Amino acid sequence: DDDGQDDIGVALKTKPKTKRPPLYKVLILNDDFTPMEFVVMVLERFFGMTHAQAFDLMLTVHKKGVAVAGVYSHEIAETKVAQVMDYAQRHQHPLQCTMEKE
Ligand code: NFA
Repeated sequence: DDDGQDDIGVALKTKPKTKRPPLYKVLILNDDFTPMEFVVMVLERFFGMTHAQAFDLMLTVHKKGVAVAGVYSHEIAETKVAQVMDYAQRHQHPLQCTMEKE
């Protein structure tokens, strides 16, 4: 400024905050009753997997208890979960699908 004093300051680093929206994992859970072929069909239909990809993921869920079917924005993940839950219920299978922040 113009008061005759030299300006001495401490440069504080600020972060340019370009906040990316959080992503959500859509999880498929194992159960003892839903037929394997039904799970494979769900993964093909709602997660765009090939039959081989869907079969492999279904087996992972069957053996490990849970697996990630896909990663999406909050809105898309919510839609996937609702679609799978609705489809399973309509076919009277107890298949569970949920989402969690990455
Ligand atoms: N565990 C089921 C069965 O043996 C198959 C299954 C796989 C169910 C993945 C849910 C998820 N029929």
